[in-house]
Amino acid sequence: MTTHPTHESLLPPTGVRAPRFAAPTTDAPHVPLDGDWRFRLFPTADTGVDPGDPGEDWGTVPVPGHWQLAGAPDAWPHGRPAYTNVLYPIPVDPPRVPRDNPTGEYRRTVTVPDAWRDGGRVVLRFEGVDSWFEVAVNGRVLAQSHGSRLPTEVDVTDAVHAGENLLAVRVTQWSAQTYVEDQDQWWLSGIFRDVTLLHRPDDGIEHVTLHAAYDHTTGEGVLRVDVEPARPDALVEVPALGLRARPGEETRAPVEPWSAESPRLYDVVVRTPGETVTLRAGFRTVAVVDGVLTLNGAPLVLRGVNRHEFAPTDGRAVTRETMLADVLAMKRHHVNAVRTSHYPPHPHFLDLCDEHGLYVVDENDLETHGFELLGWRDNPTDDPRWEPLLVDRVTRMVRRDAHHPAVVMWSLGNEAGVGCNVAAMAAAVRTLDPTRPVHYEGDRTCEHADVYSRMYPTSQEVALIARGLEDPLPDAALDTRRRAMPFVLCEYAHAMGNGPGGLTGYLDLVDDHPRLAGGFVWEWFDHGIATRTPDGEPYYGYGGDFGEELHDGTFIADGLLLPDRTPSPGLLELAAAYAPVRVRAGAQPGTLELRNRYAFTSTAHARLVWTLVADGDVVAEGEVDRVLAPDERVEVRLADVLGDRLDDLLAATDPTTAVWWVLRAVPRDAGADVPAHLGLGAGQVLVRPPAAPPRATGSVVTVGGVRRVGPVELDATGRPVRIGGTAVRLARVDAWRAPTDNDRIRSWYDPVGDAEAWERAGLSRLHERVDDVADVAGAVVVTSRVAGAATDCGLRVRTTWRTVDERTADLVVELTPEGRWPGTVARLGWLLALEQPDAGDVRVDWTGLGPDESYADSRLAALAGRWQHTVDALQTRYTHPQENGARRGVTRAVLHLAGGPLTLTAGEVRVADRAVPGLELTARPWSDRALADARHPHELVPDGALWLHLDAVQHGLGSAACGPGVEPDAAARPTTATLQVRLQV
Ligand code: IPT
Repeated sequence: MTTHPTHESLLPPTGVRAPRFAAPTTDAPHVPLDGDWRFRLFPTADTGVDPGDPGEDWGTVPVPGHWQLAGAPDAWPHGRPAYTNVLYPIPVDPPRVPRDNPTGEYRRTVTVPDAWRDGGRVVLRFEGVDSWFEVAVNGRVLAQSHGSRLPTEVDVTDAVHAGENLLAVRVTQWSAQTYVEDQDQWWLSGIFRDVTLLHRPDDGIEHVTLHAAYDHTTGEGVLRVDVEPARPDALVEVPALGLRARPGEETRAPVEPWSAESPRLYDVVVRTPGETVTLRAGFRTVAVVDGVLTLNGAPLVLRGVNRHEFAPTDGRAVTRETMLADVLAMKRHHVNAVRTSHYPPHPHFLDLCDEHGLYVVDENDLETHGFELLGWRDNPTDDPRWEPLLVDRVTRMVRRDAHHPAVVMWSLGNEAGVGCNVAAMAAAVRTLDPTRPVHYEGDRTCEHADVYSRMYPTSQEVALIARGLEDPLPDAALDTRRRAMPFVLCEYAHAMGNGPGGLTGYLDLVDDHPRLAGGFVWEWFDHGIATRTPDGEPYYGYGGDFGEELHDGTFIADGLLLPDRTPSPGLLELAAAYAPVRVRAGAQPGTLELRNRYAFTSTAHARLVWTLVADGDVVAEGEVDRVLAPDERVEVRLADVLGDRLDDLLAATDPTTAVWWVLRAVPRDAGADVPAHLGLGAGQVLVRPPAAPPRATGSVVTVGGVRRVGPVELDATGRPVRIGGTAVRLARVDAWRAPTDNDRIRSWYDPVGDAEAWERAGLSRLHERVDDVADVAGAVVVTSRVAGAATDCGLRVRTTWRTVDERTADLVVELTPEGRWPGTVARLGWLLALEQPDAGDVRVDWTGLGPDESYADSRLAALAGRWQHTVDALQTRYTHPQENGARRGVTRAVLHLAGGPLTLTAGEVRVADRAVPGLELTARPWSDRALADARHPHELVPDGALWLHLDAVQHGLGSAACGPGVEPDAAARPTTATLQVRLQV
């Protein structure tokens, strides 16, 4: 008995053609079917609509597109997006799904040209439909398919006639396939990738298998092309190489190899009597040699990101422009690799990776993460009934994408547990393509994988793995095998909100240990969905914003690009961390170490320009005349480039200012003003830290209970109430910040999360007790204690005010923690809120690191200099508001207030027994409390004050939301701290 396959069937696609390659350039005709299709949404899979019903009076939706996102973003007529990360949004009852199952009926007419009826086949190709669909033509049901991010071809020849035909597609939101498509993304349905009507000529080319290897020992390309169906009369040509061959024949010729550094492609033309197809071959060989992942004989280091397909208005229906924008932005920010988390991308994306040069880990459309919460009971990965379906998925991926030089590894899926089907998938992949390593992070013993892959380990653990010192596996044979494998971080450094911090901890290891083949930051894009409030205010929604009954909140907003495609500070930091020319302070004072991270390219295309920056001004500059060979390292000494000028130059600068030596690798074809993170690499070393200014000696004037210290007025309790022409709203010591997403979530490796420790220490609700206000030798000394309600830990504070002159006051804040603290502190510093009606417009000029923000463990992108921004421009508008915008190493800042400029000059800054060069400055038009309470950026409203933080130290960022928290060297702890600031009006 044959039963009609339904959306709950455990059957591979039925009525479909054999899987074949994607997007070749062919002379066979085809008709794109993109555009508005007639559409109607039904509440259940059994819509009761006849496939022959043309749906004349239905509405329309765009194809490609998701029906939930069709229409205006504040009034979607066909349901709403929903976000869960791990949780299934339906009962876990495989392969059954609930009766309530939004189902779209799509209709359109398709015109088959007369000429197509003279021979050949007529084929419908779908690049992606989420999640299960049935295809009918002229009322005849022909096929059922699934595999949301995989292609389906249906031969419709016998059902069509020349002229207009009715195409009907029924798509269910939920199906058996939902259980294997539990990726961390929005649940969005429909025909979301292109649909094309193809003419497949008689004697045509169904499939091409392209082997384009590179023999680095001879410099030759090795080409073999197999054609399906096999034909002796097929001809293969590579015009640029003058190569001609028959299918199956191996030919060799000297070539320029393909790499991400220099993505040389050659047209390969394949001809049969019925069809000519052109592919773009890149000659390269991926191999594991002595435990090292290599490309063309050199170690292959993946400086990668995980990329989901996403656009805020269109979900996963990404346009070619978006794909190109992604690729170009990755290249610009020194990303050289993409893991297509967690499914094969739109095929055009891979064309772009071939062309522009990005290494790709192409991942199967498979995730069953929600079973983990159930102890992996009934996991499809370990259920033999699912084997044909999962093998079909990898088969379609490899058949679709194997001709791309960019693809350097196949991944069997993500977070799908272990089980019998892993072996079956791995075997299927190896049979189809033995030339690329197989990746699957879920296979911890690497029984079926060729590389050892992990997500979010600590850098300490990676350091052990780098040396082959990981904990042994119980099975000795597997252990030996795994120990000889290269190591990949398929996910690390969670870019959720403000972060990630701590990249260098991993990248330094990657630079130094050949076993480490690099990794992929999680993740490229914040998937904020463009929507509006009831009053029409636009914002980007995350989980919970659309009335979902279960959701994972802000975990969907964890990208390096903000939803409007603004690079987040995390992306600028990543660009600096991945830069091909690594520049950093050398082992000896006054030295910089340069390293060429290219595998195949010298630095001949880069100028190595340096500047000596004193008090933010360039006092000397020059160029290091060196070309570094691939992988070469050199140390350059300031004394060598400056000779005996150095002492004179230093002597001519103000000793209370910092002197930095900054070196940038700038592309020869770019101007020297290219932003640091877009150059080829930059770094700096502090040549001379700022000395504290001499103590002020002026005295305090007291009139009617008000003490005047230069321009500062203190009330009887020692509280500053005015600075020059500006009223003070609040001034006190502070130790809190609006938690970042990483602060809010306890890391897997820590007993307590940072935000929780701060709450327990009362830091979000600090009160000040004043013990004494005394005039001591011309100074005002205020002793106080700042502590949070309900706790007994706190900070003893001694604040000393001294007059420098009428316009200048000197402030020294000394902090000593007391009591038992539950963990870190967010910051140690002074909070000053100044009444300022248009605080966002206030211009801030500062000398220090910039121009963009930096934190203790995210500071490669910020260089010494003199910078300016308005307060508004200092803010980063994260999809979920949180701490942002700190500038470090600030020795001077001028605030252009309505009542006149206020200059803040850092003096002695000390944390525990460590002197710090400059303070950390943050300026906002709203309070930290408002920032912490806002769910979306539009909820933040300037409150009439300029909120300034002048910090001796601020806690780093870490990656606690997934991965380790802030490393000890970047953590702020309850320690003593001293902050000296000069205020001048
Ligand atoms: C990891 C997932 O693989 C990825 O898809 C994403 O969900 C990420 O987490 C969090 O943003 S899995 C997790 C258990 C580390």
